[in-house]
Amino acid sequence: MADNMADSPAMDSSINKIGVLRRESSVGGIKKRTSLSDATIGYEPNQIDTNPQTLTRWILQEQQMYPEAKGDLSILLNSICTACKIISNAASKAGIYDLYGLAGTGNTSGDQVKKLDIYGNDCMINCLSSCGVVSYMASEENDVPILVQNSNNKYVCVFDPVDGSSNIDANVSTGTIFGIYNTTDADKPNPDDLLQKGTELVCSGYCMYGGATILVLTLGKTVNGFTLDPSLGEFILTHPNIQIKKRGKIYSVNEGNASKWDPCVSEYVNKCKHSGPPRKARYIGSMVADVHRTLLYGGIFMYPGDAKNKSGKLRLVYELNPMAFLVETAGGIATTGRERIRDLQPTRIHERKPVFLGSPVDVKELMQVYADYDAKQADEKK
Ligand code: AHM
Ligand code: MG
Repeated sequence: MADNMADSPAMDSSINKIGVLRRESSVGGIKKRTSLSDATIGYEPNQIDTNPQTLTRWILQEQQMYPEAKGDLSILLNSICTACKIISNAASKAGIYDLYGLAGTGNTSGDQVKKLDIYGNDCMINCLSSCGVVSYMASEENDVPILVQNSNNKYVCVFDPVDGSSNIDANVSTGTIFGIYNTTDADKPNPDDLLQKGTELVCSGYCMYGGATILVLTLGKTVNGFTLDPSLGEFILTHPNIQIKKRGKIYSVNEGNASKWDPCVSEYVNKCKHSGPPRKARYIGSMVADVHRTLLYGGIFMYPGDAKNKSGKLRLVYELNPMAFLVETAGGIATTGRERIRDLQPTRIHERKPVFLGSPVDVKELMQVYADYDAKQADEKK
């Protein structure tokens, strides 16, 4: 048997070739990666950046553009960064530290709570409550607003500490979503400040725990993405000025709910499949990852209402508004199909709304389907 293998021309030549390549490269050195096999023999690495644009540096630069700023928002963002780094570290070691699986409780929205949900929630609450500038917080994991005593009443913060947590056990991407509002009365902390419209957001963002950890945020002018360099423990600017494509080639929706969709969603998804430019279906089931892909590749992400859940699944205050702020700042649209997400007046922290967001041409097509449907209904009523 061994003799047969050695005699085989394929085995013989490939082994020798790789062997020769390896030896040559280690002697002569290969400057650039030219083929797959070079990966095993080494190639010139990226230069070490001696002038990295870190997130901290970027935040301080932004702050300097407002001479009256006292640095409170920078302190707040810094504390969110710290929480995200801790959660990222935990997510990457969840299997080792027994953070997979259920915590054994349900949250106020009726979702099963995972251990990492609780860990992430604790991190966010601890980091935000110690930064000294947040008076109230609202979290997906807490029924009621959280008051931070002895803190300056400058900002309120809404967040979903670990979104997409049903995916954790399969090592699929999850993420933290956050939004920051100014308070309306600096002298009087008021939990209703958490229920401001999305148009009032000062800053929003998400941190995605995927193959890499990436934090994407906006202060309303641009959208920027920072990748965590684990060896430095710093977020480095890798995706400056993200702008969404005018039209994408991807539609993203949980088609398992198709039998319960309203006629407009069915019609639009049918169009995606059978008319217009060819499109791909992609659905991760983690909003952070689905929105991240939509920002980078374009297309439309949908979580519509349906016959069973009229308002869909996703939460307006700490999921949809922060994402809508990012998507709009990147040039996209976020709507319920009939109304702009950021124009909605929240009435409860945990309320849900349908959402369609992404490339403007794609989302406008969907909105047109709703407009035509509504016009037809109105005509029939006459
Ligand atoms: P969660 O906040 O409990 O994790 O739920 C929100 C998640 C989103 O990340 C994702 O878009 C959606 O639920 C997926 O829901 P479904 O499994 O119904 O498609
Ligand atoms: Mg969530």
